[in-house]
Formats: sequence, structure tokens, C-alpha cells
Amino acid sequence: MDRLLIISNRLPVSVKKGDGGITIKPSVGGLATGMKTFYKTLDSMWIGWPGIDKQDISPEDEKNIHEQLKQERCEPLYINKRDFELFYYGFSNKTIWPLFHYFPQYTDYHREYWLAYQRVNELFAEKVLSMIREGDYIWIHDYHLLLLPKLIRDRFPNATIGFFNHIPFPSYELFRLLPWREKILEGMLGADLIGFHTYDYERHFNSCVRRLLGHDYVLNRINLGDRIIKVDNFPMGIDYDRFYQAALKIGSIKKEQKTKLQKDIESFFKTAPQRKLILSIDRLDYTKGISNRLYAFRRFLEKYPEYHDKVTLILLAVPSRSKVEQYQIMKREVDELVGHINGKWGNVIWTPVWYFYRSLPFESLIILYYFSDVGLITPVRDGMNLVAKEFIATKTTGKGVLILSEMAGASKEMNEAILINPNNIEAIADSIATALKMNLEEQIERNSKIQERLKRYNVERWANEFLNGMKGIRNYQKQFFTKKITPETIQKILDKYKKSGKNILFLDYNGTLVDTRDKSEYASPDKDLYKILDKLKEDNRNEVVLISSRDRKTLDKWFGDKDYILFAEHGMWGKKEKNNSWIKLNDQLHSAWKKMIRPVLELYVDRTPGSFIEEKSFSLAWHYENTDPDYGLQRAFELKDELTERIINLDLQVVEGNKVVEIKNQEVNKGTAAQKKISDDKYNFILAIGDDWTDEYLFNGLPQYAFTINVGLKHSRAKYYCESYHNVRDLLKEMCKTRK
Ligand code: ADQ
Repeated sequence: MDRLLIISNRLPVSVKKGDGGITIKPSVGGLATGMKTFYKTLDSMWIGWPGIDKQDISPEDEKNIHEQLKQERCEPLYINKRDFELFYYGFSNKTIWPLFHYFPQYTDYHREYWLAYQRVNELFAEKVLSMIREGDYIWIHDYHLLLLPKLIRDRFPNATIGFFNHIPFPSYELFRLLPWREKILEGMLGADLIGFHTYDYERHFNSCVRRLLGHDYVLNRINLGDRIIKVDNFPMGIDYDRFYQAALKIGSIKKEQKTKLQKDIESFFKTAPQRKLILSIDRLDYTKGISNRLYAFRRFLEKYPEYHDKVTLILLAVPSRSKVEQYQIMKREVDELVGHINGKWGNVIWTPVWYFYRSLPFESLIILYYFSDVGLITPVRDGMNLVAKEFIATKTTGKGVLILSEMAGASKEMNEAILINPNNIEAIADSIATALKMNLEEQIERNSKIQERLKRYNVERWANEFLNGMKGIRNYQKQFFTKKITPETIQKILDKYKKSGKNILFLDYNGTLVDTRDKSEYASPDKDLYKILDKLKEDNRNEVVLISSRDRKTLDKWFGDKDYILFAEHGMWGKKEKNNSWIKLNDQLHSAWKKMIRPVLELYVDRTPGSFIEEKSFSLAWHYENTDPDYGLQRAFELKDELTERIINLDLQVVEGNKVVEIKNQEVNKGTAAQKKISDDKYNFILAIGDDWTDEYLFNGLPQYAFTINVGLKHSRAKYYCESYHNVRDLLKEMCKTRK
């Protein structure tokens, strides 16, 4: 595979300067732990902040650091102290982190933070651009670097970029509060693949993109007009075998090799064999619900006195972002609660809560996981939560019960755990009792199911799926690159046109010759368009056919005094010249069904503000372009469903266009109308241009030698695509200049 550049705020190792010189230690944290084993197996390079400031080291140290990091395939990016403060403690952790975790009351919206966030993202972009090579895969991680995908894309358009968000993505109601919301979304959309832990975060993101930027998505692909990107969920796994194997070894470790922690715990069980251990591990963060957990444990001790002296809660909190005020307040609350519980119930032989405020080495972590009977993990909001997965992975005998918050992304894959609402203190207290009473058989059954899943979808698989996702979307995009109309293709069309003696041009109207974003009622032709069409018509080799889904009245209003051939209502009606009357092109059709269907559409108009009905002679259309985008789409799905049931046996079809649901007779379409037209005469040159599903019939109905062009980037039967109606007009103008 090509080279992989991983970019995250922090490197997976952190550099420290002490008396003994420079040391490099692995960083704590979900991402670092998850990716560490994986990235070394690939041809990859990790770019990020090394955890030390350049001002605090000598040039000698810097060289030394560089050398050591090179061994780890890491490239350091130094950020000046002031910017780092504002970027990391400021925008990342006082703006994005609280808002994305549904804590708007903790969210600061300081412009100074935002400016620093932009500056640091720019710094990352410069670093990446100085290293990037053609063919590299760029995988950007997390909420510190939301602007980076676009910054790279702008200057290296061909880059293959993936972005993975490790924290939740909030619903539109929350996200809209952010003053720089559009810039953040645009930044992320610079990627080709955007990944989240769960489907909920994915759909929140898509909805924000649609509501704030107006880009629609179909089947988890967002069409940006010039690029299609993919949004998907990839629930992050753990290095399952590492945890499982480490836990397996614990039982067979020789006495002299045991750590102090293991000896202490074993001797503890010797003196109190009935004692049960409940484990709680997190970074000390307000999103992790640590105080809720302590309130619940307190309630449990109140409600179930029979467990006094028999249960101990191990509360392990890793110091985190201690410079941020909310973290300091929370630390005080946790300290007080622990003191309160131990003071109230503790005695000489029993301490209800063992509280550790520190990071622990891997071996100690495993010992705690392994010896604990219950894992109590109750975040109020958590992107995924790897601790829950690690706890289960160490249950080699199948014994152990996990109590997990349903607000953690991990809960979506761990249904067999006891799932709780972290705000329901009473229910958590009861679930602790349930967990302690659960029989071994049930524990084994529940855990083995989760273990099977964790083993299969481990961190390596997660990363592979993401990388394959990047490759997949890249290949998908390539199909379009080859279809994009180029100056060479235009020249080919013009050459053929110039030589030909008899030409026919089928031109759709809305979205092809004028902008679709105008409200459909107002998208009337402008002077420039008339000028182009008149000029084409002047050339007597040409027949100009305007083939539209609009009704006769509208086309008459716009083109009634022109000599273009007009096809209205998908080719149901035709008109040859201005003084001719409209001819029905299909005599077999009936429209009696409208009486039955119209009331259904009226009901949808009443229930969906902004929507309206358009009646044509052989079809009815429900337009929802002026409605709330999400709501309109949801109603459109419902309407389609309802109509599909009602039209069984009626020779009708329900078709979906650009923000419109239309019911029409099955035989009517632009393809049959165009076929009929070309069978009248012999044409050497055929050009057809359109932009939506109705034009697909047209492209399909024409002979192989026809030039067919779709406006906009999407799967189409057309041979080529161009980006907008401007390109169509430019092509037609060139044709006007090219007379024989
Ligand atoms: P975090 O908020 O850091 O990660 P989490 O997923 O639980 O949360 O990962 C914590 C990691 O730190 C675990 O691998 C754990 O083993 C380790 N750890 C915890 N306490 C420790 C201690 N005392 N000593 C040593 N190591 C300790 C963010 C998101 C999560 C998401 C991850 C990965 O907030 O929701 O799951 O990224 O995407």
C-alpha cells in the first residue's frame, strides 16, 4: 500500500525532559492506545505535538528528540506556548469539547480561541504539505483538527484525506450554537471520508451539513457539486489480544515476578475472601459522570446495607486538562464525595472507596481489570469508551459484570452489558446490586457474546476498514473524474458539430439552462439565454428542442413566441413552432386517477409548511424545496410510501426528482418522446443535456453516437458530466460561434 500519514494533535508518545535527559513515553488516551500497535505495521508516519515546548529545550535536545522520534516513525510539530494554550485549552477544550458533549453551559465562544485554532490548524497544514507525496493517504484524527482537511485540500487537491472524529458529533440544535459552525463543517468536508463512532453522530453531521450548507446526502454520500465524499460510522475497537493475553498471564506469574499491586490485591482477598471489587476508570473529565457514579455508590450503600464491609469501589482517575476551571471544580467535588463516603461508612478493616488520582502502567491496569468483579462506567456522554471494551477483554474466565452508560458510543455494541441512564442514580444503585447477585452462568453467557464481537472487530480491523473506506471512495471518485467534461471533449463535440449537416439538440430547462437553486416558480429565462437559443436556432442545420417536465402554460409563457420545438410534461405534449398548437404525443393516457390522489397530496401540503402541488395534465407533483430540509425529506419518504401502496394496479409510477415527488402515467417520459422525434428524420449530430432523473430516460433513449451530458456530479447514464448550467451555456455559446 502507499504511504500513510497519520495526523493528530498529540503524538502517540510524549517527550519529557528530566534530570536523566530526554525520555520518550507512550501517551495515555484512547487514540494513542488504539492506534499504537497498528501504525507500526504499515509504511506510515505520525505527525503531532510531542508534548514539550521548543523554548524548554536546547538545539542539542531537539536533535536528540528528533532522532528518538524517528525510531518511532513520528514527526514532531512544535507549537508556541501562547498559541497552544489558546488552541488546546481554549478552543479545543473549552469550546468544541463541551459543546460536542452536550455541555453548552460550559462552552466559551472567544474569538481569540478561534483565531488560535485557525493558526494552529494552518501550522499542521504547512507541516503536512511539506511532507506529502503523490499517492499518500492522509488520516486526520479528532476535534483539534477540524479545519485541517480543507486546508490540505485547497493546496493539494488530489490528496486522499480521511478524517475520524473520536468524540460525539452533536445534534443540529447544539451545533448551530457555534459562531463558526459553517467554517468547521467546510473544514471537515475537505476530507474524502469522514468517520464517526456511531450512526447517531453520522446522522447528526449529515443533518448539520444539509441545514447549514445546503448539501444533500444520499446513501451516506454527500455531493458537493465538484466532489462526492463519504460519511460512515466505524466503531473503534481495541487491541483485544493484547488485553486478553496479558490477563491470561496473570494467573501464572511466578511469585517473584509479581508487581506490588498484584501482591497487595491477592493478600487483600486472602484476608477478606468474600470482598467484591467494583472498578471505575477514566480520565477525570466532567463528561465521564464520575460524580454521578459516586452518588450512585453512596445510594447503593444506603439502600443495601447488607453489602457493607463486602464491597469496595476502586476509583481510578487520570489527571486531565487540570488547567481548565471546570476540571478543577469537578476534582474538588470528587475529592469531597470520596471523603464523605469513606468518612460515613469506612472502618478499620473496610474502606468503601479506594481512590487513585494518577495514570498507571499497562500491567497495573490489567491487574485491576482482571481482579474486579464489576466494571462501573457511567459517562454522561462519551464518543465510544474503550475502558468498557478493555474490561470485558480481560475477563478470560468469563466472570465479571459490566455496567455501562447508554450515553457511551460503546453501548451500541455491548447490549449484553447492564445498560443504565447515567442520570438515574437510583437505577445505577440497583444495577450494582443486580451485578453483584448475577450468577456465574449468566455472566459467562453475556461476556462471551461481547468478547466474540470485540475480538472480531478489533482496532486493527477498525483501522483497516477506515483505510479501505478511503480507498473505496477514491476509486468511486475516479469514475467521475474520467467522465468530467474536459476542453478536449468539448473540442471533440465542436468538431463533430461543425462537420455535421443535420443537428438536433435536446435541452432540459430547469437546472440545465438556469440555476435550480432559484425557486422553481421564478426560474424564468434571462436575456442571455434567449440570445444563445436564438443564435442556435438561426443556424438552419439545427433543431433546438426544449424538453422539460414543466407544464405547457409555463413553457408557452417563456417560449411561446419563439420557434424552438417544445416538449412539455416529460414529453407528454409537443409543439413544433410558435403558431402551432400543442399535440398530445400519447393518446392512450387517462387522468381519472388524479381525483383519488390529489387529496393525499393536499394532506401533505397542510402538514408540511412550504410545500405545494403542481398539477400537469397527466401528472401531479408535490414540491418540497421550500420546506425545512430534514422535515421535507422525511415527509417525502412517507408520501412515497403511501403513494406506492395506493397506485398498485393503476399503471402509474411515483418518481422522485430534485425536492419533488411526482406521480405520473408510466408511459410518459423524455426518452420515448425523444426517440419518436429522431425517428422522423436522419440526424448526424445529437446532443442531449439534462440534470435530473427525468433526463436519464432521455440519455438512455438516444443512439450510441449521441453526446449526452449530465449537469452535476452523480451516477448517470450520460457519457459526460459538467458542474453547472454555466458550463452548459459556455458550450452552447461555442457552438453558436461554430458555423459551417
Ligand atoms: P478518552 O476520553 O481518553 O478517549 P477512552 O475511550 O475510555 O476515553 O480511552 C481511555 C484510554 O486510556 C483507555 O485505553 C484506558 O486504558 C487508558 N486509561 C484510562 N485510565 C488510565 C490510567 N489510570 N492509567 C493508564 N491508562 C489509562 C477519546 C474519546 C472516547 C473514545 C476514544 C477513542 O473521549 O469516547 O472512545 O477517544 O476514540
